[in-house]
Amino acid sequence: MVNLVLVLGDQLSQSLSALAEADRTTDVVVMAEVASEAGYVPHHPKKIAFTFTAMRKFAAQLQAQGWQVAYTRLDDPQNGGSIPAELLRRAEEFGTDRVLATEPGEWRLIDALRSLPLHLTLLEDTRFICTHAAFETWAEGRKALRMEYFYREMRRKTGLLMDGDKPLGGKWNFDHDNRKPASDDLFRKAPPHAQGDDVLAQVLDLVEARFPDNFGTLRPFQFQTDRAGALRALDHFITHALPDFGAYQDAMLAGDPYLYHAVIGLYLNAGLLDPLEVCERAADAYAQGHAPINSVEGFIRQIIGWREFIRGIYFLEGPGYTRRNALDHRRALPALFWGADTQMNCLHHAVGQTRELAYAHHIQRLMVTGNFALLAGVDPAQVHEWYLAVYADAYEWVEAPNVIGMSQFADGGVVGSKPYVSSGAYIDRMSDYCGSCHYRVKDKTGPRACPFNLLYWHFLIRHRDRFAGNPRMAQMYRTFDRMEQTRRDTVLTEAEAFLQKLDSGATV
Ligand code: FAD
Ligand code: DLZ
Ligand code: SF4
Repeated sequence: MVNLVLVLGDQLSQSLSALAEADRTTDVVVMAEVASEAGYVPHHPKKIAFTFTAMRKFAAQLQAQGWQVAYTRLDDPQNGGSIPAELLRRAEEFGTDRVLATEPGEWRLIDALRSLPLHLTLLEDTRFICTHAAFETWAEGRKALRMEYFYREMRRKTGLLMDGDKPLGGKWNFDHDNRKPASDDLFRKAPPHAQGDDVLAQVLDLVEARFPDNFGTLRPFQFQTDRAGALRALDHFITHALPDFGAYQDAMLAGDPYLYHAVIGLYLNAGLLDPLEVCERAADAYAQGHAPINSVEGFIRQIIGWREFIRGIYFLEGPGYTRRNALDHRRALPALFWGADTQMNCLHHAVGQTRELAYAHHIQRLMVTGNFALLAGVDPAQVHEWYLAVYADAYEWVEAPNVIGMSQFADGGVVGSKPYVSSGAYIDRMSDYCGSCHYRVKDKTGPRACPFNLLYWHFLIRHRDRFAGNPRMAQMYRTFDRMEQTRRDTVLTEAEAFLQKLDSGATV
């Protein structure tokens, strides 16, 4: 009997396990642009346009290779509206009840596929380096799961940057040499812009018509939408940015959204690039003397370390993970996350850039938007939905552990041993935002005090019972306790007033 071979919008890889298992002479590939996937959060229009364009181009490639592809466009009158509905419709059309699928990256969709009255074969997603079983074995019996130890296992497993069983350069981690602020007078070449074509033009019109109210600017559209373009983006990064990636990976500049970042997360997650090929390119650049070890090691760690670790956590923790709220944070997501005016220059830039590009780099996500939401006590489920919607690389398996875990500490410490919180001083050190801000980063209290300075102490004090015993946070509490009583009272009162203003919807 014929198999329906499901290929989802983030499974656009020739090496996909479902395609490897299928028979191209008899089986039918099913791909569908559906309202339910495009609407389970209000995705950024650029993310939807990227997904649909890349899907259409991948389907055309499969057809050219001899596959029969049953492709449903969003505006097809027969469109069933969801992946399960489309599978049922195609099952009837092709007279089969057999579905071959690679495991989706979200529990929501895994559960929906499992509930279908069809004979489903769900295959492991082999595009990752660590299998579920290997991660479970690694995690078993450990008191705490820490990325750094997992990463060493992945280095050994892949042989990347290894000299026998020793790490190349004598150390596993070169972050000590990194974390420099960037200067805005250096010339940096931006990643290559998409070249327009008919497929992209049609999809842009469709997205413009169907998602007019979604947060985010659709045009100009900058992303690549096929494997050849993704490889060009990778080449650009290796040639122009990798050598300085390490030193400046935590830097933020108002005038440069990309700095030395790769801007390949969306291509990796959609399947247009393979994590190992990307890491091998970086390792080659080191071997040829083109990029230093601190940059290459730092970059490879993000991919075989963080990316794999985060995915391991998502599947280990199970479907309830996105509902965790260990710190009992209840505040509604402030309107400034959806572009309402703010006088906080760092948030103005991080959110504005997100709206324009569907992209922000790691430190903007972690130490500006994420830090603010955590300090202000925003409901982590709302924070999670925002991140899932606004970034072109966001799928739940990777977004949720980064947001619920790393950024909001809502998992109570599964991903990180302490919350990522900082006052304005960190943002000032790593960026050029503060110089032209309405608020004064050096003011700890008073009408122009940087809100991060006020909220930082408010956060620490409202969670004192939980964090005072954490050895990595004890120093912060000692600093607070050494302040004069009146100063402590003022900080907390002003923080409360700021939060009230935030809740009232007034511009902060
Ligand atoms: P670079 O900085 O150039 O890094 C290279 C690659 O390393 C990335 O493309 C990515 O594949 C990988 N990587 C780096 N850090 C991580 C990480 N923490 N987790 C997983 N992969 C990592 N990444 C996503 O892919 N999707 C998300 O939805 C997402 N949400 C995030 C939310 C928050 C609050 C935070 C703090 C981080 C999030 N990240 C997410 C991780 C990281 O910020 C992005 O992968 C990165 O910014 C993508 O841009 P880039 O390709 O320029 O990355
Ligand atoms: C992100 C996305 C969007 C916007 N639309 C579709 C779609 O119409 N069809 C599809 O197959 N996939 C889409 N995707 C990607 C899926 O949401 C993704 O496969 C799941 O969330 C699992 O990671
Ligand atoms: Fe952000 Fe505070 Fe700096 Fe303004 S002063 S940019 S609010 S950190």
